[in-house]
Amino acid sequence: MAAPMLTASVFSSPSADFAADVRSGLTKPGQKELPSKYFYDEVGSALFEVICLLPEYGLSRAGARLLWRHASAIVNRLPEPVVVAELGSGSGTKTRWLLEALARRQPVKYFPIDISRAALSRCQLELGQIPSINIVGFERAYLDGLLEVAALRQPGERILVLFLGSTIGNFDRAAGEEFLGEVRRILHPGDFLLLATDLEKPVSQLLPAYDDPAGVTAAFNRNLLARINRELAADFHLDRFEHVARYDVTERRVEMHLRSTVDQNVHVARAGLRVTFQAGETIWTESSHKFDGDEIVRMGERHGYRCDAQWMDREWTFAQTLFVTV
Ligand code: AVJ
Repeated sequence: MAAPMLTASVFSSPSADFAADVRSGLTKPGQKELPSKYFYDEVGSALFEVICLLPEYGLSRAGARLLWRHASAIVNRLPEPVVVAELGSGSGTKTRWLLEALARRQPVKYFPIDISRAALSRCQLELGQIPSINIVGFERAYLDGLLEVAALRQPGERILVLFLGSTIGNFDRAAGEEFLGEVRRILHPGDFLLLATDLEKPVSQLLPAYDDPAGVTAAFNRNLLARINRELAADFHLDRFEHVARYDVTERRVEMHLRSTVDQNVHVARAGLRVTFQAGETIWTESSHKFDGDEIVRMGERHGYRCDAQWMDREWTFAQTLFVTV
């Protein structure tokens, strides 16, 4: 029998946050933007699961392959007992290999942290059958959730933080590093962080991953406008915005944009907002930074971590880096 999941139930009015973020992003002078974390409503999360099946999008398969291949090697490097906190649990599929390997050694306490309640439930369904697992989900922002996990720490326990799926790539490089520092400040020396990052690769391989021929990524991108229509009573015409993916060589990142194909006005009723778009103008919806292996190690070293081990996938260049806090 799977343990029942206890989900922390207090949360600040999410649609007020959404409205405020949409207002500030769409009224920004110069480049308009929307935060990529809002992609993941029910529809967006389902579209992302489809993206992960696309032959062009090798990223999540590479991350999962590394965990599948090296789960025991990773677990063997961890102190005992260790509890697991995952930032952005998603559906939990890739975490299974790691938790199963850990369950062969000790009873597992697993704390998925995700702002999506649906993701937490899927995670419970996917992982609840692992022997001896105890899952407690936190419907929280990453750092708030991690603070709560840290407060539950029993004497002698170490924490393993999982930050999989290369989500750190969505931060600007400096903000990503800052985030590693904030995670470190919640941890104690001797805790661990497993960090997944997508690596640089030829643009000819990268761009189709973000602009696939079946148009799934385009739908994923446009769903952000559909979500604003649904939740904030806006009147975006989705057919007047086109999906754009481009690679910025200097910043080493893929950017996704939604480009207005005509001059138009949009009304976002629940944000009390009217926005004007010129033909050709874009909304910047996501950055996906690409790294190299040494760069990741140095980023950690600047923020109180030492690289304990690193595993790379060569079919789709990708790294899992295991850091220990110093
Ligand atoms: C979930 C953040 C890893 O940046 O590749 C997929 C999201 N965006 N296709 C990424 C995404 C477009 C994705 N991450």
